[in-house]
Amino acid sequence: MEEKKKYSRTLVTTALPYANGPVHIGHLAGVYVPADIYVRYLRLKGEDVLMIGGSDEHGVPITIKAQKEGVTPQDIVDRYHNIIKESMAGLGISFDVYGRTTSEMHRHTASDFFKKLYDKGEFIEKMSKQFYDEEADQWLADRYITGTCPHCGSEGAYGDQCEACGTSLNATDLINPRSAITGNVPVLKETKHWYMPLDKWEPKLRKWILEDHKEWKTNVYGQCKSWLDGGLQPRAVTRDLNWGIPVPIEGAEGKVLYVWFDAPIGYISNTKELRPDDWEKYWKAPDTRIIHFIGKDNIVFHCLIFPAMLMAEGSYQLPENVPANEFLNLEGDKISTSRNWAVWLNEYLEDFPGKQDVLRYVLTANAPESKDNDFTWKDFQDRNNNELVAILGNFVNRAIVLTNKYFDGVIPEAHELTDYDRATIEEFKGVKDELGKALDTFHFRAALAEAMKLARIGNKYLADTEPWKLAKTDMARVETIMNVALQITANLAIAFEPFLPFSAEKLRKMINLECADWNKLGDIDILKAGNRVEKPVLLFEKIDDETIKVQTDRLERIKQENILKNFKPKAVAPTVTFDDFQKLDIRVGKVLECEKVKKADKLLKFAIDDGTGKPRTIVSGIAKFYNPEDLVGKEVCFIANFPPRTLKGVESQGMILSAEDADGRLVVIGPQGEVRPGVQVG
Ligand code: B3M
Ligand code: ZN
Repeated sequence: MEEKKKYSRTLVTTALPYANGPVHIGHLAGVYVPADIYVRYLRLKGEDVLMIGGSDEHGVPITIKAQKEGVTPQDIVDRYHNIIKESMAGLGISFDVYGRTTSEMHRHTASDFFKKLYDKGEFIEKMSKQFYDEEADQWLADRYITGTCPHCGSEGAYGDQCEACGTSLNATDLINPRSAITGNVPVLKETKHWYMPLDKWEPKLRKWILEDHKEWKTNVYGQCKSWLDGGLQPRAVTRDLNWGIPVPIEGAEGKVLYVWFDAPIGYISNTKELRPDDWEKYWKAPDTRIIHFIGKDNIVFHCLIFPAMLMAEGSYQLPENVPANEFLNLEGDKISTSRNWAVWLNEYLEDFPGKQDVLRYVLTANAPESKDNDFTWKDFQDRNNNELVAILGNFVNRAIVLTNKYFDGVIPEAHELTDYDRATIEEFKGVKDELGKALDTFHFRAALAEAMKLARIGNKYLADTEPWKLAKTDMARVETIMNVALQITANLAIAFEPFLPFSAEKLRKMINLECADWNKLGDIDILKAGNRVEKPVLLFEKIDDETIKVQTDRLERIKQENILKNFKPKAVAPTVTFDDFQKLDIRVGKVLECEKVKKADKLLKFAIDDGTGKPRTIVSGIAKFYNPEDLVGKEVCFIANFPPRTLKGVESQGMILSAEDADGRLVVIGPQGEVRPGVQVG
């Protein structure tokens, strides 16, 4: 077997969130919670590890937000940097440094990095045509140009992407491009930019990833492979923009570094900020292991572009792994900052004080590690009530309560172990290896499940040995049982520290365990007989339906607001003549009977009085929107002269008219006053 490379230290970086809004559960599940678990785990093992974070404060998302609010970009980043920093700390994300890319240190570091590459001749200079707004006297970044999508015809597509159909675009592809600043037609002007020739680095990147890092997560490896197989092109690393780090060369006035050039260098600047004297060894020593935690939309930047920049610079180590996650959805829909479709961390911390670990638990148990996943409030409640309260909390509480009850809080001695005790101990000893293996390979869900297994073992042990029944007859046996149960409790305090640091700390205090040490995990003599445990403190409490409803109601409100905000009447259909219209025989009918069609959840079957004396059967696809009983007796309009159609075995003689509301709801159309069944509409 190939010997595993030995590392002396680990540098963990976490994607720098744009400081144009607070962070939400998608960011947390994708990046910060797994990174924090990993770092806490390494710290518990006594390893040398740094966790580097910070805000990404440049780029167009920031300037757009500023413009919308009529404030400066600096105002925006000051506001959100602080919100993000505070809320991350609130959730226990244990950054060693949380910096910002508007810092002096970063400006210098990024600027010098660019200059070094420039001096080494690592860039290509190219002229290209870009949109310019003459009235605003400003170059237009892709996001500042809107127009009609050439693929789907939607209005309001951006210069880099059509949000309606998801296609990536070039600004020059847009039909009828407009400046988002003045609404004017922009002009194309020549401008000079500097490009990273990624094609030059392609062979090296190919070998480094596809041959030397086959162990990377399949989603990451696969995305890299598909980029590499498609062939890499030179990428512009400068922009015509007035917000960012000025391009540090002559003749580049008014130009700044592309945000994706400066942002990853932020990892380096923030390390320097933290460790001014020995930062270099964390980036340049071959026995340092660098791990980038990111979301899947950042893979190309961290696996191809930033490494190419580092290779071009020449003195840095490349990352050892980039365990990118997929996306977390919210109640079945994509999380979106612009649509406010998110659970915001700062709001969560206000709404659920003291429940940081519940969110950490749910986001880990349900992490989008290999595919997109869904966060629902119901699942949040269930996992809290059925797992944290019922399994982990319950076991710990029992162990502490019984120790107080029978031994006045003094940890009893273990006497002779039974075979059952030994089997239990064997079982939980195995947890350490499994847990470690899962954490080492970034399988955090599996790791959490292992830690939970320990709590399940504890619960089962107490349920099977029933010390409360033995208390009257065999106190020596009760002493042994409670000693084992308390050792399991101590193991839990260690095993859960990376995942649920707040609860682990409470637990440690309860059992007077000064510090958690990973090496002790699996031991059965962590707590010494004769020492004391404290009075029980509840680690978790049930979350009731009311609390959850507040959250789901909020989301429902947002959904409705979005629908109304986005509703636009469809374009009017081509003109028809009155004769055309008259070909349709629309009539009024009265609903005599209405029932669901069997095995068809969308269909209702109507018996309609159409004035002929013989009921007419019509099948209509509105079952989701009505109770059949509610429609009986109502007057509806229907088309009488469609050819009959058989739907799920029922012959339908016509079509009931309905209007489709903005949210897709169908509403049946009928006369506003009473009319005789059978009369025509026209
Ligand atoms: N700010 C993009 C993002 O938040 C970007 C990450 C930078 S990591 C160097 O998705
Ligand atoms: Zn489109």
